[in-house]
Amino acid sequence: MSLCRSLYKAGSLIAIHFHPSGSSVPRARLAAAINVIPHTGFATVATASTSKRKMADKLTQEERDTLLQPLLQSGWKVQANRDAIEKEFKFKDFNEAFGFMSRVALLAEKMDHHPEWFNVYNKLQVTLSSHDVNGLSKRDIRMAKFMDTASK
Ligand code: HBI
Repeated sequence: MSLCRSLYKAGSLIAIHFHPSGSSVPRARLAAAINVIPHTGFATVATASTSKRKMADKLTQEERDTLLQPLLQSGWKVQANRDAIEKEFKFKDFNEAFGFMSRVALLAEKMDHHPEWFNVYNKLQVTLSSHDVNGLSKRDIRMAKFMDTASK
């Protein structure tokens, strides 16, 4: 039974990315390239070439020490049990909150990188992490900076 069929049988939904070049990935590498998205039951599979590309933007330790600092000072926090950052935004009312979400949504579509967020009236809780690298990437830094600017 193929790896994917066995995963499907196991009840895991798999979103599979196949690189346009059709690069094949040995079974062991395929298993290694499967990233489970926490708390969703979903996972994404990237071929070797896409993994290299995406892995290139996963934050290095040096980048964490530098790029994360300004965000931590503006209220972002690194989650204790997941390689992700979170922040709660508070707006005047729902209209302002949703307007902010709309602006972020346009960037998310342009970047193909989407926040995890929960909105109640004028409050918005945001979590940023990069599912395909199972942790923080430069895409999260860029989106967090945009959110801080757009919420002012
Ligand atoms: N958003 N946060 C986040 N992380 C991802 O890996 C991601 C995403 N949005 C879309 C996306 N990846 C695309 O690759 C889709 O094909 C899944």
